Amino acid sequence: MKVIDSHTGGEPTRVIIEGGPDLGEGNLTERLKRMSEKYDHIRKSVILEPRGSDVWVGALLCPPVDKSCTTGVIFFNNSGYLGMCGHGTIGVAVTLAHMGLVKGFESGPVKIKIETPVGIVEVTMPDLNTASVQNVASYLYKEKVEIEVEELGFITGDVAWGGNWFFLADKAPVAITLANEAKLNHYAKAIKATLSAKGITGRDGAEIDHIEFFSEAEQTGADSKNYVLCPGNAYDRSPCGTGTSAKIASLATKGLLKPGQIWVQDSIINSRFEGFYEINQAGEIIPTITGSAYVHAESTLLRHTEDPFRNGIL
Ligand code: PYC
Repeated sequence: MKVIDSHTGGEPTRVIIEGGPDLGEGNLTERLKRMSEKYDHIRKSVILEPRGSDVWVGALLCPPVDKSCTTGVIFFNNSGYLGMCGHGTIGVAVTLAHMGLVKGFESGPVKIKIETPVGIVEVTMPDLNTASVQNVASYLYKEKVEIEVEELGFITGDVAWGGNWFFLADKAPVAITLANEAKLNHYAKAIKATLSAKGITGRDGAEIDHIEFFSEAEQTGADSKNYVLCPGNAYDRSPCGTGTSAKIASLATKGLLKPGQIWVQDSIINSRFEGFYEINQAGEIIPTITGSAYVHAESTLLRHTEDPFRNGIL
């Protein structure tokens, strides 16, 4: 399989550009289901050790149903599949530009559309390495949810959708620094387990599989610094595109961010996304998230038939 690796604010995306499974016809949700049922070994082979690690997000390019889109994409990670991924969409856009599939930069910013299982996202690229992703409609689902978490006591936070489900904790249990990553990870997992045990979910019983902590900004120009626990228990090195969208939706609903007002979100490693939102005709909050990605490898992944770990270390 030929892959192109990039990172968006430190968070890696591995795009399968050749040799991936043919998922056939149908919408992206149907094709995601087919991949999970018939080709899950490919996800594992590409993402898990020894070819990957739990920090990777993978992206399989596939033909879009809507032909105005440059590509369709299915995102996956060490634990399964993601409906949408903000840093991953920025990584895919920069990878497409690297492959020469996004053209016209000489005449100004270029717009492309990418089809995902949760909808079509529009991406504007002012240059080869920067992408603004107009995300799917995002919303605050439950405000001020209070839970009692072992070792932490009572914690409150919002449940919000930004393309994935998030618990946006009101306070970080310890300072958001890399030195505290193991503690942040431990507490975030405890919150996730408590939400699940208490039956607190997103809409239609969906699992809340991302936990987000916030603290005061450290770097000049930022509004906040975050820590995001991803579904497979790795932390997001980037400020998390869907997490920043969920935060923007929460702020907007509480009247703390106006349409068009910029929200600058730094990550635990101090990489940065900028976001804002518009209200569409249906009255929904549509966030746009801007970040930069860099391609750092073009590789061929080999799966020897006798390699006991050709489908990853489970
Ligand atoms: O940027 O949306 C995101 C994301 C989700 C999981 C990792 N990154």
